[in-house]
Amino acid sequence: MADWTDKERATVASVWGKIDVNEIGPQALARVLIVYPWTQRYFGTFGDLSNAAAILGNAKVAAHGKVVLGALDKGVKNVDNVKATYTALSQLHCLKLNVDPDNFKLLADCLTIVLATKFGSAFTPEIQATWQKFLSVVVIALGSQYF
Ligand code: HEG
Repeated sequence: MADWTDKERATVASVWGKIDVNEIGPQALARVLIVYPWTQRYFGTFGDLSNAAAILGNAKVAAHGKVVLGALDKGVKNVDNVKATYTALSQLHCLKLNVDPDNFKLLADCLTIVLATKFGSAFTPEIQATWQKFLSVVVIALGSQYF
């Protein structure tokens, strides 16, 4: 699906190694729900999402953010086989959750912005490029079972 240089592999692993899923996951999902409010439609059971403060303080959003980001671990560890890694998850989002696959890109972009905010100048353009290449592959994989 994508070719990776040794440097890119090292960069993806290094960025992932610096991510605290319990901190970044909630922030990334909350950002999606705040910046793209139509995405709230999938989380009708999550309670109060009526404003940014409510979303940032919502325990269900935080918990789900951890689940979503935690699922990237498998992709990081299988960069040469990302599509197969996410086949079942793609089917689940398509067939059961009915999540529009455009939303995967929104989440990937919010995650990148959260990382840029967190890491500052250490998140160089070169590191960003490699990280976004990785997320693009994940986004394609999560969309791969839609029909
Ligand atoms: Mg999804 C469930 C991963 C984007 C909406 N998501 C899940 C689960 C995982 C996951 C691991 C739990 C699956 C299970 O119960 O077996 N999600 C995941 C990833 C990404 C993603 C890796 C993107 C990188 N999800 C995503 C987006 C939306 C969404 C963008 C909607 C805007 N996911 C969604 C919903 C559920 C999951 C509604 C079920 C939540 C629940 O009811 O607990």
